Formats: sequence, structure tokens, C-alpha cells
Amino acid sequence: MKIYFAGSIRGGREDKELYLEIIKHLQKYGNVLTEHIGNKDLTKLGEDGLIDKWIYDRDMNWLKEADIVIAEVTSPSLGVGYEIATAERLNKRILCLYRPQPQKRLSAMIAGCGNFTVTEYTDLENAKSVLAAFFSKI
Ligand code: 6IA
Repeated sequence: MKIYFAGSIRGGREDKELYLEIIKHLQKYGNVLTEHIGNKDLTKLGEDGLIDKWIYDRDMNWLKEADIVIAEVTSPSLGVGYEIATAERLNKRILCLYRPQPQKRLSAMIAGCGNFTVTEYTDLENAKSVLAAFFSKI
């Protein structure tokens, strides 16, 4: 199973450690195409030396290839929102993971879309249970 994990880069790297742990856990379920999202050295600037068009083309190709899209949506990110909308158009199975926080209310464009699942969670252990439930239905 090919898994596309989406998480904020230029939207902010506050949750990068959590992305890394989620990615490690997702590797139990399949091949995570976007391992670099959890890279601790990847700053808001993104991957050094890669030009935006190259990144866009690579990521869109991976998205087309993916069977499942898991998006961590707590840190608002234009790129993650774009990936979710694209995955929706491609009829991919999508799970959005969101840690509710008063100062980071989830966009209505994600929370209000009925074509994919948005699940709230509290921490890594809770995310693992959410993922187990999601993958058990596939
Ligand atoms: O808008 P954001 O940068 O927060 O978007 C993050 C999402 O878009 C992630 O889920 C990635 O799949 C994708 N993405 C955006 N930028 C990059 C990137 N480097 N490297 C890999 N994936 C990316 C950014 C820029 C670099 C040339 C300095």
C-alpha cells in the first residue's frame, strides 16, 4: 500500500517531531512516499536546492500513485489544503488528523467537506488508535 503523508512545511514546522512519529508508525501499514515531511532538518524553507516546480511535479505524481492520503492538518498549510483537494478530485481515500486548539481552528473547507474523514486526536498514542481503526476498514 502506498501512503501519501501531508504535513505543513512553509505553513510552519511546529509539529515536525509529531509528523516523524506518525510517519514511522504509518510505515507499518505501507510505503510512505513522503518520508521527508518528518525530516527534522527540513525547515520552513523546505528542502535545500530543490526548485518549487520540481517539488510540485514530484509531489503531484506521488499523490496520483498513492492509495491512501493521511494529512495532519493542525498547522494550517496552503500546500496541505491543496493536496487534500487534489486527492479528493482523484477519489483517493483521505484521513485528516486534527488536534483541536482554540488558536488553530480547523478551516471550514476541511472540517465541512463530506468526502473524507476528519478525526480529532490528542497525542501520538491516540493517533495510532485512530489510524488502526482507519486501516482496519480498508
Ligand atoms: O504550504 P506548505 O509548504 O506548508 O505545504 C506542505 C505540503 O506541500 C507538504 O504536505 C508537501 O507534500 C508539499 N510540499 C511543499 N513544499 C515542499 C518542499 N519544499 N519539499 C517537499 N514537499 C513540499 C519546499 C521548498 C524548497 C524549494 C525550499
